[in-house]
Amino acid sequence: MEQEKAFYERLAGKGVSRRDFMKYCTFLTATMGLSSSFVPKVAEVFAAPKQRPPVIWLHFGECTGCSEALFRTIYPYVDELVLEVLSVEYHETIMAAAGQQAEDQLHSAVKKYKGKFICVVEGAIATRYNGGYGKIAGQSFLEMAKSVVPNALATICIGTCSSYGGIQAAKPNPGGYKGVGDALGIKTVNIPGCPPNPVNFVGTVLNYLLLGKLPATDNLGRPLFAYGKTIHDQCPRRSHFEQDEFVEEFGSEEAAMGYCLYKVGCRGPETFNNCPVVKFNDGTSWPIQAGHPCLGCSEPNFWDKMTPFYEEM
Ligand code: FSX
Ligand code: SF4
Ligand code: F3S
Repeated sequence: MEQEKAFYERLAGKGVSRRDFMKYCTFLTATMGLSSSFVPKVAEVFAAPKQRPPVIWLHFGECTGCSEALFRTIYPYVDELVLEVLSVEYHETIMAAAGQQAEDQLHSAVKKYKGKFICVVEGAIATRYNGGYGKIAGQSFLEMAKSVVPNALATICIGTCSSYGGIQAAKPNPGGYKGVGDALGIKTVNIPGCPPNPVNFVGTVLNYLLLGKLPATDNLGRPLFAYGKTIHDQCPRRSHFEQDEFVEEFGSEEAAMGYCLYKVGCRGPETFNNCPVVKFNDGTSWPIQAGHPCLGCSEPNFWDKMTPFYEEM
């Protein structure tokens, strides 16, 4: 009770009402595909966490957009919520330590929480030339991943890069960049998207905290609650597609009328993601709503497979 009271007071101090918070919990619960009876339980996971699993967050070849999307989210408190339920032991972007101190922190956290920590990976791993195309503190991403990931309880790949290689793995890919699962020959839970929607990451963690297991995934390691359907099957422009009403030029009358973007390169029919439903930035918009075709950013091999962008498939 006391813990919950203090939590709501902290939120209020940030200008977030209990109502706003419950709205977010309702959105999260629905996104996870759980019935509304779970909303109070979801709220409780944040307000009075029974456990705070240790997290070691690794950065390899990437742009850090995934962390940015999560920590600079429009909800002023989602970053807090994440830090409330997870005990982040190592994260290069948000930790105060640097240099040797940071290195020591990583090694001691792996030792201390062996078999108990969740490893979150952002970014792809260079596999050719002994991992020579990507190093931190003199150690290759590959060595680093090999020394940390097998000690984790579970590994969650956030973003297309760690999931499948992303832009680093685009041709000609001299460094032999790969996603974590491929590079290490292991199974990971993948939250692809460049960047992914933070709610899909938070939902995955919540699933674990609430139900004691990671969510069910497809054969590409993607949680089904988020990646079970194509963009095309959930797209509000779908009726235009069915009626052969297409945008052929940006800035045209058809574009203003919100016609289907297939002919200007939309990859929605072959992209599995929940963007049309969860949207970005507090539900403000998402690429197709803003008049831009889906580029297929969450699909494996998207850079090679989906280009040339803006051309019909
Ligand atoms: Fe990749 Fe994440 Fe794209 Fe960037 O770190 S999925 S390049 S948005 O940020 O890994
Ligand atoms: Fe499908 Fe894209 Fe057209 Fe939407 S805009 S209906 S996702 S092709
Ligand atoms: Fe990416 Fe397409 Fe969604 S480009 S953000 S999967 S609409």
